[in-house]
Amino acid sequence: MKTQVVIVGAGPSGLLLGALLHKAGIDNIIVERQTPEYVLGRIRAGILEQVTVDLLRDVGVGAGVDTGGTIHHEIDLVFKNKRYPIPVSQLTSGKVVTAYGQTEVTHDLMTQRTELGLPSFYSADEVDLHDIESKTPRVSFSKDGRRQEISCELIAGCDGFHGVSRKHIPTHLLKEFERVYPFGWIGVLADVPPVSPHAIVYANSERGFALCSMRSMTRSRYYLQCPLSDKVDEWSDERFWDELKLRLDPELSNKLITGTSIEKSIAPLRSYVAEPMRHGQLFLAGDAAHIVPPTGAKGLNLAATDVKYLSEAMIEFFNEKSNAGIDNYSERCLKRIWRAERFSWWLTSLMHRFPDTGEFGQKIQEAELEYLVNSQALSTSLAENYVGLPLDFGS
Ligand code: RFL
Ligand code: PHB
Repeated sequence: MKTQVVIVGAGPSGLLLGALLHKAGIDNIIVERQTPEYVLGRIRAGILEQVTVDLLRDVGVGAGVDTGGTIHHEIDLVFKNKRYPIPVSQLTSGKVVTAYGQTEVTHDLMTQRTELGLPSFYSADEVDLHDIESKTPRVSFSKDGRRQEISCELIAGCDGFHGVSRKHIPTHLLKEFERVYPFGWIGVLADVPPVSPHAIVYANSERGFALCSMRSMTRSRYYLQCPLSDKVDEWSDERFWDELKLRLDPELSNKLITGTSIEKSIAPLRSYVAEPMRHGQLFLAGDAAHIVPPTGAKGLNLAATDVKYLSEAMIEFFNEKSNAGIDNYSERCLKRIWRAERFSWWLTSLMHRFPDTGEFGQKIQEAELEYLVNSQALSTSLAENYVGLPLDFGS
């Protein structure tokens, strides 16, 4: 088989890149390790920046988010049992974020790809990359017991943090930056109305962090900070709801409607960046190149802007026979990535209880929260990072 671009991974970054390239007339094939059902079963992100929503509209799948998404003008911070609204929209001349699940984004892009008849190989085992330093790299994999190979001109590594692509950058050329946090998040999805349909709620309580989010007016997503050693089966629904109530302010706590969970999972929190994001004809995008702790809701949004930049660079490569875009890709992305890394680290540091911070660290955190909710300048900084940077940032 032969194509112009092989995309490794059919998560949101791989699917969106496939749609952007197809729109520009560039042939691409997606190779994904899992089944479509498995990919759609993963419950992850929920908050989209305007830039991400615009990209979905641009590739022709905006109908889902336009009808199913919920626009938010505000986030709320809770600490010392009191809730403080941060009017992010007002502080950023009207910018908003949209609650719309990553599962739905993936579903919309997957459906479009199937309808367009674009080639994708799911359940591909032992995916491997070859000759990435040459002008004719190849991707091989096993499917139904048969080894297959695709030759191409460029490869996009969109295969997430545990994917195979990043491992093909020689270790002496790859610099990794990492911070692992001493806690995780347990997340619950439930078909109950959101406790706060107008604002995403971030709570810093003595018992640890809590987050109230939503997927629709009848489906809610909640998270709690938990020890890394916790197992999902140690968290009955009852224990989860009781703990959430203890971490919210009294008004929200009384309003919370509980129900049976339809998904429950624990995720560790990590900050990670791999530099550079290109080696030869291989380009990394999304979680394959970087991870942010989910507190700033930036992971999926960064993945979307990476692939927007990558599609522009690839279009320039094929249509204008120019290397300028692909040569600049890594540097262009990394400027935006480090801004999001900083913000996600900062909000994580501000909102969680750190086991080893000591009384001094705790007092500093409280002072910063007091400062934040009383300062227009600091609230504006939070708001402009939360709604996201413009697409041309750092160009
Ligand atoms: P993905 O989604 O991990 O997709 C990678 C795909 O590659 C496949 N794959 C392979 N395919 C072929 N060969 C191999 N060897 C392969 N190895 C892996 C995988 O099966 C998979 O299908 O990466 P992508 O596309 O870069 O997307 C990134 C996002 O998924 C991620 O950044 C977000 O989910 C992060 N995130 C959030 N981001 C936001 O922007 N807003 C949020 O509100 C938000 N909340 C979250 C989050 C992540 C969370 N978790 C679970 C870490 C909340 C949570 C709890
Ligand atoms: C979510 O809805 O899953 C969500 C919302 C906000 C975050 C992280 C995750 O910061």
